[in-house]
Amino acid sequence: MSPEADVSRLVSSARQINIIVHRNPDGDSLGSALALKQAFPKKNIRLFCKSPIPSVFTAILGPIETAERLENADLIMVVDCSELHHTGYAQELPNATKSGSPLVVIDHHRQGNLVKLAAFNWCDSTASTTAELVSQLLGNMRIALNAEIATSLLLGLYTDTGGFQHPNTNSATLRLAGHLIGCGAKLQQITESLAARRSLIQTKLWGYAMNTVEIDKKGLASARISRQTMKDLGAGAEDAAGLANLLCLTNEARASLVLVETDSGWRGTLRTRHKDMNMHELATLFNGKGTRRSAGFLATNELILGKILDEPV
Ligand SMILES: [Mn+2]
Repeated sequence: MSPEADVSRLVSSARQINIIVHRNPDGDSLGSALALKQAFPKKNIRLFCKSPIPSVFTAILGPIETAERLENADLIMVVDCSELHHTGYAQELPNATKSGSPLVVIDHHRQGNLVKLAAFNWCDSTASTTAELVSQLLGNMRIALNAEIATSLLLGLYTDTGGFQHPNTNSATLRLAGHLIGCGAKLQQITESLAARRSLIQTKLWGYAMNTVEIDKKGLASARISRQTMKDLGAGAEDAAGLANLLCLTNEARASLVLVETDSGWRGTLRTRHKDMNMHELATLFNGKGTRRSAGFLATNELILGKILDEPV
């Protein structure tokens, strides 16, 4: 039996479903979870998340009701996440499954430790996004996609493919996007809301950071922002998000590093577009992690950091 048929069976027989959206939710996790809720209006489906929902997503999807405290249900679903700690429910989930709520995981990342808890683990890393897998599930369950559901799914597809620019974009992704738009998905609303908009604080912060850029012999373009600058500008950590991606577009750069000083050390964000660079490897020097293209760390040892940058930080 196909995984979507197995999951269909579990979803069909459940009346009350709790869907866990991972910490620091992104468009794919939220879009996938919300699409599932919207697809089954007669079921009692609730969304759970330990982080606040970013307003950029509610601007597209409308208000999204989530609860923090996990409650009993016939079925628990985790979407777009395969690692227990990343769910935000590392304490509660094992207890919930022990007390009889089966867990279904739907994810497009590599299989993680949730497989040990899951009654059914549908991890398909060949899928572009979790939204793609949820679309397959809804197709299997013969759910007609209205504009609302289609918009939720398209948001997942759009954000997790970087606006159809990342290598996980293929003909199936674009065919699905076309289908969703045909069902009424509001592409314009998504692109408009997610366009590289920034607040005045961000604009100033980015301008400041851009002025600090240096490229070393290895082609690592780095920008750094001190705690004092963050304070002076009234900026928060989230205001620096996206900066490493932008820096990475510098012709002379082979990779980018954005360092933001926090109370606990320098938070580093690494990005590359070069196949022969490995950001994960670099991040592990500071107990960080990520993928070849994108990684992060918290450097508490300024000496090592200085060595990498060939100068003190
Ligand atoms: Mn995803």
